[in-house]
Amino acid sequence: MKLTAAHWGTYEIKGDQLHPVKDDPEPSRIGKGWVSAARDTNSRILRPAIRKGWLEGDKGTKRCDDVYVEVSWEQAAKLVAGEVRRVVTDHGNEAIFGGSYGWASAGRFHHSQSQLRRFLNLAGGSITSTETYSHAAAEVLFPYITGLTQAQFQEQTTSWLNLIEHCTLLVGFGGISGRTGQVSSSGLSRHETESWMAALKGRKINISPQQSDMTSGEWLSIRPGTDVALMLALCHTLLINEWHDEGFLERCTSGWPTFRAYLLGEGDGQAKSADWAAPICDIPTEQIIALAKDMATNRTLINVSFSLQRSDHGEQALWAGWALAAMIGQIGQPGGGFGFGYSGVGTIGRPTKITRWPSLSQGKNAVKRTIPVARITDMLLNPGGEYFYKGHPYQYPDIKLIFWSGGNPFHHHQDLHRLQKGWQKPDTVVVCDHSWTATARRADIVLPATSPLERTDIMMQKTDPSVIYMSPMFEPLGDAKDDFDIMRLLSAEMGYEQAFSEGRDAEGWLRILWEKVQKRFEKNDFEVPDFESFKAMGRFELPDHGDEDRVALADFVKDPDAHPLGTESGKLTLFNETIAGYRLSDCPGHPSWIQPIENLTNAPDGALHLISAQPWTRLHSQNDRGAESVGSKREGREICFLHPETAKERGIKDGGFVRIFNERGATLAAISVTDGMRRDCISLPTGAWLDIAQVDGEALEVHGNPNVLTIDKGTSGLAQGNIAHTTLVFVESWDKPLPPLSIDKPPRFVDA
Ligand SMILES: Nc1nc2c(c(=O)[nH]1)N[C@H]1C(S)=C(S)[C@@H](COP(=O)(O)OP(=O)(O)OC[C@H]3O[C@@H](n4cnc5c(=O)[nH]c(N)nc54)[C@H](O)[C@@H]3O)O[C@H]1N2
Ligand SMILES: Nc1nc2c(c(=O)[nH]1)N[C@H]1C(S)=C(S)[C@@H](COP(=O)(O)OP(=O)(O)OC[C@H]3O[C@@H](n4cnc5c(=O)[nH]c(N)nc54)[C@H](O)[C@@H]3O)O[C@H]1N2
Ligand SMILES: [Mo]
Repeated sequence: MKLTAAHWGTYEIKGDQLHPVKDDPEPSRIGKGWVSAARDTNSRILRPAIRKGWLEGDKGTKRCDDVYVEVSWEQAAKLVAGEVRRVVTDHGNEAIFGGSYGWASAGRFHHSQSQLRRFLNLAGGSITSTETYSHAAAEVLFPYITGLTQAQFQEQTTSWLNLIEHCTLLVGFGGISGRTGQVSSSGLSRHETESWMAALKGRKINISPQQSDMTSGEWLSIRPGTDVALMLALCHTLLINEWHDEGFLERCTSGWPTFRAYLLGEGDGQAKSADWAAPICDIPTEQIIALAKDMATNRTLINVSFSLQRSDHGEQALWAGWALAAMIGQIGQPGGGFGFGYSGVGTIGRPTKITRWPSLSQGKNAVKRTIPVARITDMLLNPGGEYFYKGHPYQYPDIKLIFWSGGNPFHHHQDLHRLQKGWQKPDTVVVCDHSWTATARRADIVLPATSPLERTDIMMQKTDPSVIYMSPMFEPLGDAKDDFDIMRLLSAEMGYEQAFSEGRDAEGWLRILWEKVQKRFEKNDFEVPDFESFKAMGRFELPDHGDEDRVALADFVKDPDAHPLGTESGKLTLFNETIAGYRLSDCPGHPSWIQPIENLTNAPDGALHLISAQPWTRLHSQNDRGAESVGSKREGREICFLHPETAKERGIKDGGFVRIFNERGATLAAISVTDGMRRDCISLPTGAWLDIAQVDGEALEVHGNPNVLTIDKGTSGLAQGNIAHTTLVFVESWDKPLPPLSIDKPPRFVDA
């Protein structure tokens, strides 16, 4: 059978159509836009292209609004290799930024970042980045609280089967929704979020500014950015009513006395009571008290969504969630305790065994220096500047060459006008992608990659028992090359082709990967097919991998002395001495309420909180030019959501258009009203390709991209994660004609 796979699902190839595999119970919407996006010759990069201004010596000021010259692969490879060599010789490898954050595509071999790093590492290395845009605050904080990395915790997250059996109250801070459950990094063969949620017999509570964040269940509409206040008030209420589990706190946590003193207001004179929290989070006192009681009297699971920690002081939301679950005392018990990001991606809590699949070696990076992933603009604008990370001071490198492959910073970063300023600083920007994204349109050298639908690869994901042989569906468009072949060509130009390819072509590498899979399971009592058979079958399913009844931290809770955690105390830390020792004003030693940089509790009149959540129809900015995404827009603009009363107060008509703005930028979007939104919020999904036009003297984003509005600041001197969900905006009706889009056409090409 001919199959292929993406981060959003697994598909059977039938002629020029894709059909979700038959055993996928909830195929994603995203897949419907894949083929049309991949075949769109207006948005695909067809040939290597060089920015005209760069060829003429412009160092970067026109790097956002220029024309391109198409060249041969040989010319492009010579230019890239020449720049890599020049920068290494003149400035050293620390002047190359190869962080290249992004989701790229699902196949493990043509994984853009792995191929790029393998290439750059052979050149002596590059500056890379740590953590992710998804959950940097959690990645840094998890080891301090639990002694586990976030990934290790996710692997032992209480499984859905166990929740379905035992949980009687599922509390989703930030919701739990099939929208985000559509995807999983490296792919997935089945979508089950909505079935799992439906099978859950207990109560479900969606604590979120948007009702749609849970398909069924009760909605507790919270003011965004204030979950920590609510969590602390729930903790306080549990404490003063003695509904908390003192025994659990003594046995399994450290720092409880300090945290208790904070809840009672012993240091700052402010008890974190329900009365205190009610006006902050806009939830009545009685409702907070009732919820605390329900939590204490049910088998309760507290889930914190990823979104909560992509906000100012995002570390606190995660830590306060842990503290709340600890006070309830059901961590380590079936159906109770703590979860992080159930259905944030479709594979969290999946009742499958974890499999360590092989991957391509990236080699060794001789450059040890890194930056926290979301500090890219700070780095570009401020070479040599100091920042704090994990409590310690570091300095930004001075970047002369950026090489990005498989990511779209002009989608994913915050305050994109600011990024644009930083982006003009390096001598050269190289971008490798299959599509003319806003980032590709801001590169000097543009290298066209094939779409995954045009090549052979293998999908393997650690929580998925299916391995998929990805067959090509189409010939490559234009002169596009596979990621591996691009980096191999560049390696040849650099004089290290043999070291890069080890004498193998892509097929040779896929065979090697498959041999490693066979070796991994040679001691098991089932047979793994040989490469040729796997290729013919298209899919190999690991037997008996599907019904794990896991409970997170069960061993530790059963016997904390025999199974201590790798924290400073061997227990869950409610007060952490190491973090306290950093003396960071923006990340104290225990979960704390700290006023965010922007928040509705002290906002100017008319301000709304912007929610820029993940889109229904795309994976971030991928497939934005595909039928499903384009079809969901109105007159080509992304649709944002407002409460009907909020729209009426501002003279905004349902079905019309609005200008959303703040001091950082402005964007145009279509409007849809719904009473599933909080009245003081506006929701504009991420991922519309950035499209800036000069309109009435303003650099106006005309497509509906929220990242011209968001704030470019780190969560704290601990994690430096992005704070995309902390943003205030204003909105007004747009009654003038809509300015034309330019992102729906290719850039302008000229002769050299
Ligand atoms: N305001 C706001 N901003 C956010 C978020 C938010 O919630 N709000 N969420 C953040 C999060 S969690 C994330 S993870 C980031 C995501 O940010 P990104 O991961 O950068 O977003 P993608 O659109 O997935 O970008 C992947 C790029 O890889 C390209 N690509 C795909 N396949 C291939 C391939 O095979 N080869 C090559 N060379 N390129 C390929 C695609 O065309 C696309 O341009 O966004 C972050 N930004
Ligand atoms: N369809 C689709 N699914 C995706 C992705 C995609 O691009 N498309 N991206 C994937 C990636 S990379 C990631 S990291 C995950 C992200 O997973 P999440 O971070 O969970 O996803 P979001 O959509 O950003 O946020 C979920 C909801 O949180 C709510 N929210 C925002 N701020 C607050 C707050 O302060 N308090 C509370 N209580 N709620 C708040 C919003 O209403 C929002 O709808 O999604 C993954 N899933
Ligand atoms: Mo993410």
